Amino acid sequence: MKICVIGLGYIGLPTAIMFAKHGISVHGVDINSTVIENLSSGQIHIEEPGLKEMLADVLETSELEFGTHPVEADVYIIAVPTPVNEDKSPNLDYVIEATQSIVPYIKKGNLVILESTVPPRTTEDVLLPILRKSNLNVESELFVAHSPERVLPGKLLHELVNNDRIAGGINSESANKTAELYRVFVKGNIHLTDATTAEMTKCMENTYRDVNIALANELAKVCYDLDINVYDVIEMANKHPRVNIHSPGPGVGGHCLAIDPYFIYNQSPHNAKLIKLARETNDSMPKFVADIIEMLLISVKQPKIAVFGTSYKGNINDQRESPALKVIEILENKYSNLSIYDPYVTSEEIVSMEEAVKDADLIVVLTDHSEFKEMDHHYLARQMRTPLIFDTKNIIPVNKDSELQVVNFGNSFLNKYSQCISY
Ligand code: SAJ
Repeated sequence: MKICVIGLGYIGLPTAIMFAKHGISVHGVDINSTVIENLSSGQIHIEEPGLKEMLADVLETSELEFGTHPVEADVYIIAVPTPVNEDKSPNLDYVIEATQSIVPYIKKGNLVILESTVPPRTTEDVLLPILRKSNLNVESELFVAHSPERVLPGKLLHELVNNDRIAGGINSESANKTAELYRVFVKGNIHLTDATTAEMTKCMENTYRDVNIALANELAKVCYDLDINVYDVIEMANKHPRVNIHSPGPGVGGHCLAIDPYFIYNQSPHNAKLIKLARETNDSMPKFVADIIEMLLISVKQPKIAVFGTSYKGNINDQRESPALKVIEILENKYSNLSIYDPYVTSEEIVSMEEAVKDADLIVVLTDHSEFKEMDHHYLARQMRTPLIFDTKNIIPVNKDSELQVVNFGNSFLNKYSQCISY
């Protein structure tokens, strides 16, 4: 059997490697020729624990090859990005181009699987009309399914194998064939359904999380107004057996939670009001964070701010839709002395921790990298001009005796009265 994987990003690449590791011949396709050259020599363009090592293993077995064009195969897996346009409407250009690219190669009996997260009805309304151009009778001569990826960046290889999977076919044969294929490496259950239900299920999983985070963020704002420690409220409410309030933060990033809710909203805007409001609430958090920073620094002349963390979540270098970048953008418009530190990201803007904290008046933690949890507070306090830290992720313990004053969403309201922290 041969599988052709179209799109070698965060999902396509690990999927291709995983099939090859299980002895299936895989041809990986990406339009970016530099990516292809690098992968062929064992270099990966995404950071994910264990992935590089697994690629090195399979390259040795020659089950895996890469190219910029599809080849004839038994199975085609499409795993390309599905961004939103400026107006938040879904942009399916990559899905359309990828599907068009396989039309000249597909033949009777092939299985085509769409893994990219897409708005409900995409397989039926977008994929099938393109596949019909192959002159095959799509319903009887081709098997087509949507089997969405559900893996968490950072734990990708583990979740690819152990998570349950959905196989949504355009008919039951397609769903069955898809399940049979993923059984090669999936240890979780595989649930059979139709393609449109699979699409809605995937979008709703991420929307569920986005809406719940919005509720936590809204709670943080309300608690700030009422001078209540939001973390105490969450901790105690979550002792209830049926309550699970998520964690507030500087906003929601990544290519999934910040995007997928719009796939549902756009299909039914007059009904999906809560979904839209949740997106707006989460998008309002960078401004809320920046406002607290302004309050903390109100009496400091020409403050230096050290921003800690730029990626959208901890221990990865992925900056897609990162709320940290939005906070930085607001701060850059207000303050001239900003230094940015992120142990996972290399770019011109990023400086060392030592340089970032030197004479700083405030450290703002925007990402929950493990390194930030283990910092030497004594060292930081000595390096800074004002020993103050604003922890938007609640990862740094508040210790009243520490030389470094730790402010978070749970206690930042205390400074509303003094307007600043005096030293
Ligand atoms: N976040 C909060 N508060 C929380 C939890 C998360 O502010 O309580 C923020 C994070 O800091 C981050 C964002 O939300 O900015 C998203 O992080 P995440 O860890 O919730 O999710 P992703 O985007 O990395 O991965 C999600 C996962 N979906 C679900 O958990 C339902 C993953 O399983 C999906 O495969 C992935 O989206 C995807 O590709 O769709």
